[in-house]
Amino acid sequence: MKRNTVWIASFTASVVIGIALLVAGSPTVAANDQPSAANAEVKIDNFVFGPQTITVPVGATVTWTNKDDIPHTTVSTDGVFKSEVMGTDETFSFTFTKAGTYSYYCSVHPKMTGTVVVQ
Ligand SMILES: [Cu+2]
Repeated sequence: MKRNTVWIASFTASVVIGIALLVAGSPTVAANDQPSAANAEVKIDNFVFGPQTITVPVGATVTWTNKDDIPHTTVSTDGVFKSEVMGTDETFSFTFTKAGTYSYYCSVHPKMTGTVVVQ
């Protein structure tokens, strides 16, 4: 009777550990399945969007980061996306689900422009 209990306890422990390993392992697998090249970053530095034109696949998320001490925005010319005013080191992200060419500008400094090409 006692021996049986020990066996059940150790069996239960291995099942729990096995499930824990599976659960712990799966996010890593999922992360590897996500092509990191799908996501892109644009830095706003010295009143310039860099790179000024980026090309990304459909489904990519583009993240803009303001590296200036001056507030900037990222606003789509066609109204597809619009950020809040970004302070220093603040970011704005948008996921592009349709192919196309998306022009944008900074509404605070409209001469700052950039383009995202989604293909
Ligand atoms: Cu600006």
